[in-house]
This record gives sequence, C-alpha cells and structure tokens, in this order.
Amino acid sequence: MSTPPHTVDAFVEAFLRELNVGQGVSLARSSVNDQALALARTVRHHLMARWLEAIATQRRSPVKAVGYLSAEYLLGRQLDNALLATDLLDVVREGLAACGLDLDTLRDAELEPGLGNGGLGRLAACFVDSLATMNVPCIGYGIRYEYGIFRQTFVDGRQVEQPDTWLTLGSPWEFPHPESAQQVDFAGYTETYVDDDGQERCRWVSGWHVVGVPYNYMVPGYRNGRVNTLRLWSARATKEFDLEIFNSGDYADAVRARTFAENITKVLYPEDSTPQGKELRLQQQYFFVACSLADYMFEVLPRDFDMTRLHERIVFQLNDTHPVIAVPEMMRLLVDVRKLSWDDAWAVTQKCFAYTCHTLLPEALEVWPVDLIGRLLPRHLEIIERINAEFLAEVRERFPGDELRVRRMSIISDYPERGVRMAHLATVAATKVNGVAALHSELLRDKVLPDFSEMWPERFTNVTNGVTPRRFLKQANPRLSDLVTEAIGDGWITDLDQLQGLEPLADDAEFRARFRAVKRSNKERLADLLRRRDGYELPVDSMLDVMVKRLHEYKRQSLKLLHVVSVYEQIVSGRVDPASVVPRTVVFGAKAAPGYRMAKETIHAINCVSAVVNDDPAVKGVLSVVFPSNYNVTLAESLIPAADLSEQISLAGKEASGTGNMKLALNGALTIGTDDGANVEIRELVGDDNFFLFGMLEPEVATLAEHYVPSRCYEEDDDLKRAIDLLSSGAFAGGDRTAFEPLVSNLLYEDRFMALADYRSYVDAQSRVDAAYRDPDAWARAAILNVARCGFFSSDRSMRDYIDRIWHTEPAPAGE
Ligand code: OX2
Repeated sequence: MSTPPHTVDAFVEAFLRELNVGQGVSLARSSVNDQALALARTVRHHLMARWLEAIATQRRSPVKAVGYLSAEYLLGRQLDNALLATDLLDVVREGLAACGLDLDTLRDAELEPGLGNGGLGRLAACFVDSLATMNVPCIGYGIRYEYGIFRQTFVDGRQVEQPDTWLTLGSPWEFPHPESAQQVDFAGYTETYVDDDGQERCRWVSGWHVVGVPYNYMVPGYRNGRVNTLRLWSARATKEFDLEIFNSGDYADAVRARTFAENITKVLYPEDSTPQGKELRLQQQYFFVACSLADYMFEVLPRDFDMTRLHERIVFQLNDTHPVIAVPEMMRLLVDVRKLSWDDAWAVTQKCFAYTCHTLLPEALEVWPVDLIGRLLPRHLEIIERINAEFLAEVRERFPGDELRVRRMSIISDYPERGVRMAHLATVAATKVNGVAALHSELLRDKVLPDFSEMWPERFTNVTNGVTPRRFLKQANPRLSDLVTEAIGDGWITDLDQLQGLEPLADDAEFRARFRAVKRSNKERLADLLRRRDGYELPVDSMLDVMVKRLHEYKRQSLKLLHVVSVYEQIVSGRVDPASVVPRTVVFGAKAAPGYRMAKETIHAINCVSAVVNDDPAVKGVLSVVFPSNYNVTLAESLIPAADLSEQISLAGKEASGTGNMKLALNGALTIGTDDGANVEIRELVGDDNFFLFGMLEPEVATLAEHYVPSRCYEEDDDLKRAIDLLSSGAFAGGDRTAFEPLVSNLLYEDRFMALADYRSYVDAQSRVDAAYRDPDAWARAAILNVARCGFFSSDRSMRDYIDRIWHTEPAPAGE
C-alpha cells in the first residue's frame, strides 16, 4: 500500500470518492457530518501505509516496546492532529474550498473523544504523541468508553451533566478488530489439580466472562512517517449470552445479562484524583489489563516466545493505580497458563512493570476491599496474598522485630476493612516508581511511601510531566507558531529547547510588538468563539486571567472567587476608583465530579457572581467573569493561546504536577502560583521576575495544619471579611442569604485546603500582577521569556527521561 500524492487534485478526487462510495451521498446532497466523515477517511489514507508498516515491524522486530497502560486517554480532536502530522492542512483547505466547503466548519463537526477526566488522561495522550514522534515503539492500551466525560451544561448556574454521545455520528478514526477479541473471565472459584508432569497446579474456574474487542487508533508521529497504535478495548457479551437469550424463557432477563456484560465499558467514571469504590470500576480495570496483557504476550509476540525473556520485549507503564491489577494478572498468565515456576514468573514480572503515581492525596490511593477482589477475581486475590507474604518476609528479614513497619507496608491492610492497597502492590512489583514533578517525587518518597523508599531507595525516581508542543503550540496557536518559526526556524516543533533562541528577542521592541499583536488576535479569535458558543462578550482589551482545570477544593477555585469578589466589593463600595483598576476578564473552565457536592456549590457560586458582576455598570469595562460550560481539550486549544495570566493556586503539596500550567506558560501567559507541583520548576526556569509567587510553602502548610482555625483569618483581614460577608449577603443570589451557605461555612469552619490562610498573600500578588500589566511592553517581555524558557516542558523531554531512567528502550525507525 502506498501513500496518496500530496496534491489538491488527488485530495479532491479521493474526498469525493469517500463521499460517494463511503457515505453514499453526492456532494450536493451531503450533510456536514457526511463531509466531515469523508474528510477524516481521506486524511487517514495518508497515514495508513506507515501504520501497517509499523504494526508489521512491531511483530517482526526484537526491539523492546513500551506498553502504556492507562484507563484514560483524553485525546482531543483527531482531524487537526492528523492534518498536522501529514502536513496536509493547506492541501485540504484548498481542496475543500474547490468543492465549495469550509475546513473550519468540518473541523467543528468532530466530537472529541473525551476518554479521560483531566490531567492524567491528557498526559497519556501527550506521551503517546511524543513516543510516535520520537520513533519509539509503543502500544497505548486503554478503554473505549461508549460515553466519555460528561457534557457539562449550566441550568440556573448549576452544573447539569449530559451523556457524552461521541460515537453517535460515526467514528472514522477507529478500526475495530473483532477477530482479535480476547476473553476476560470473572468470578467463580479456584481449584488445584495435577498436571501432565505430575505437578500440582492451580486453576481458575470462572463464573462468567465477556469478550474484549479491540479498536485501533492511529497515533501519528510528527511528519516522520511513524504511526503507533492506541488499542482501546470494548466489552461485548459472549456467544453464550446469545445462546442464553435464545434458550431462555425469560427473554428480558437474558437481554439484561447481555447489557450487564456490555456495561463494563459503557461509561468513564467522572472522577478526578479520587477513586470511586465501585465494583464496575474494578471490572473495567481488570477487563482492560487482561485484554492488553494477553494481546501483547500471546498475539503481538510469537506464540512460542520464551516468557522468561518477556522484559526484553516489553515494559508496561502503569499510569497510576488503575491498571495495577495487571501485576497479579501477569503472574497468573505466567504461572497458571504458561506454567513457569512462581520464582521465574515473579522475576520477570518485576522487570516488566513500572509505576507512575499522580497524586499525594491519601484518599486518591486506591484500596480495593479484599472481599470484592475475592469475589470478582479469586485467583488474583490468592496471587496477591502470596506476593504479600513473600514481600513481608523480606521486610521482616530486613527490619527484624519491626512489626509496626510490617503493618504499614503490607499490601493488604486490616483497617478500616481488609483492603488491597494498590499503590503498595505497584511499588512492590515495579522496577521503578516515579512521581510527576520534582516536588511531588520528593513528597512521594518521603511522605507517601517512606518505608518503601527506605527499603529500596534506588527504585524511586522523578519524571516531570510535559505537554506536546505539536498540539499545544503548533496547532492551537498558529500565529505564535509562525512568529516563533520566522524567528528561529521550525526545529522547535520536535526539539522544544530551541525556544531558547527567542531569549534575545525579548529585548527587541519590534518582536515584542508582534508578540503582543499575536496575543491580541488570539483574544479576538476566542471572543468570536465565546460569542457564538456561550453568548459572552469578551472584552479583548482587558487582561485575560485564566483558571482552567478540574474543579477540586485543593485546586482552590474558591480562592480565585474570593479575589474576584474582593475586587468587585472594593469598587462598588466606592473604596477603589474603577478608573484606577487594571481591566480584567476572569475566565473559569471546570467540570465537577457529579457526586462532589462542594465542587458543584463552587460552580454555582462562580456562575452567580459572574451574572451579577457582568451586569453591573459600576464595574463595566473593568471586571468581568466568564465561565464557558464544558471545558474540554477543544476549548482549551482556544483559551490557552489567548491567556495573559495563568492561575495555578493549589495549596502547596497537593497538586502533583499540573500540566495546564505548562501549556499556559508555553503560550506566553505569566503564572500566578504557589510553590506546588511543576510550578516550582516553571518558576525556576522562567525566573522569579517572570512569575508571581505567593502562598505558604509545603512545610509551612504541614505545620499550620496542626492548629489551623480559618475563621481567625476572616476576623483578622478586613478585605477578606468584606468579601465573605458580601458572598453571604445574598447580593449575588437575588437576596437569598442561604445560597452559598455550604460553601461559606466550609471555608470558615473547615477549609481543608487553607484558602483563607493564603488569601492575603494571594491578593497582594494580584496587586503585583496589576502593576506589572500596566506596562504592556514589559509584560510582553516577561511573556516572551516564559515561552523561551519553557522548552523543558515538552513531553518529548518527559519521554526521554522515561527512556533513560525507567524503560531503557530505543527508538526504532519504522520499516527497520
Ligand atoms: C492528575 C494530577 O492531579 C495532576 O497534578 C497531574 O498533573 C496529572 O495527574 C498528570 O500527572 N488523577 N489525576 C491526576 O492524578 C490523579 C490520581
């Protein structure tokens, strides 16, 4: 198979053929959706030959691959990415115009696959992009959720969730392979038997099973001809279910059984950072890792492969604890199915896994009840118990008499109920354990898993997160991209450190003027979008102050809201002359987990404040608050390039890394931030003069936590008191004094994430922001330096670090 020619004529011909033959419509009668599907199919032809080549090579070549195991991939739209990778943008635009069609309209018809919640899923998408661009063989394994992250709407300012029906209009980017389906067992019991060699062995007699059908997605490298694979699994009922339906007197019941099986991949759990203790979630986790391991070990590798050498061919990266059940599953496959000895199997398993932890919040470390695992995966529980017994024996040998330590480290906890601590299991099984930013890795080592790091210091490492410069600079910000390329060439697209070449231009007045013009035009583009999409009027002359991320108390959207209310209160009370205020537009973008009450209260409060502020002539032209609904990757791509100020205000020690912080800085926003997550590294790199630091440091947080009384902050700070009083007064809720009661009481009497303690420092830092923004040229200089110094945050660099510190894999150009 060959790649079609890169010409407008060839494109038009292929596109019309796809429309006629693929969609079965003429151009004249085609809908936008027909056109978008035909376009996607035409573009994917350009990747197909290389993809097939990469898949064939993978099976032939002895090069070690990465198996990225992630329950989430927040991919974003596929068309733009494919156009970028194939360099087809101009050809396609021209070809469509020749057919009387507009590329942007077709682009907007694509519903992004939102198969992730936030940072963790988007990180996985950036990583697979980088590995393809770096020619590293990788298969991304995950779940093809029928419904991705919910679509957020607002009704009376409150979040209402709608199902994300991303598959209904057709999904031209996926390739189902039912012939490669895998069977996945659940429940039942285990028994011992004597095998042909007279050996006593164990087997699992399952209670029910489903099949996993793989859907392949292309992961194109940037103009390097490589296309890796993302393999997402979808659950189907087995034939037996059909038979049951056929034989059953109770048809409805039998159909219900079928639905039950297919429910496994029905919906993404809309949680971020905290696990949902749901049986279905454990089923999802086991389902996708069982499919993935069997796929790689028995389909990709030759059938007779010597499994004691498995680690020479694959390393599975565990993206947080969600896929950790893969550890006992590999042991089961090696011991029960491939008949390796326990010790041989454990030796190879330990070399095949590495574990990334993405959190510090204790409640986010998954613990599955022993009863549940025993019921759903009885053989796995036995395997986990044996791994634990051998591990604890090792602990006792190393630290004799220290039974408290043994209890702390045990994979199986006793209290509050018997549970399997998945982070412990992962740490025991992995070659390496990494955190996702320097500070996070340090805290992970010293505070979350201190006993483990004492026992195995060499096992712990850091890899700071990164973001793909293809999607988040080249594609999302074409104007800045062009300006950068004109200045330093286009090598930065695959070697982001080259942005350093911009550094001297920060002192070039003409370059600064052009940089400012780019920002302004990005704001205009955003203003157009928000006008059409949400009916907002975005004042393009004001400072665009952006806080986009999942809604979580530790991220402290409420602190940002207090700042907004303070500014508003000072103006309407007459204490501050509006003419002296630097005009700002505050943009929020955030989804709350549907069951997370305080997060939803915060959304409601932001929307209520927004409605009043935007309508009040007293602050017109000075302060506005916009909160477009349904923040997702597509919206991020318009918002981030327009931002002036990036809000990264989590309580120190709580945000593992953050990646929005990197995207915003890379697009020339200055950060106002705490000393948390990757903010620490951003500040180190861009310099204190180009970053607005505020708030307690992590050790201060730890100390204050022992005696924190939030209401004291309220009593002692007049501005804070006025802001909270105004919030409680009903002024933002049509006179209803109870509207924000849960939020306000939470802040005053609990404030687990110490928003009130950091308020003064935060508003003072915001005054420094205002002062700096008054000099637009100096601001532009600082913004350019942010761009120039953020090359480190490329996910290509993250991948290099994983390769050097963890995987020890090599690039393998496709076709070799
Ligand atoms: C997120 C973390 O909260 C965020 O700090 C980090 O940047 C991102 O993962 C990627 O590493 N669920 N989501 C996260 O952690 C968990 C658990």
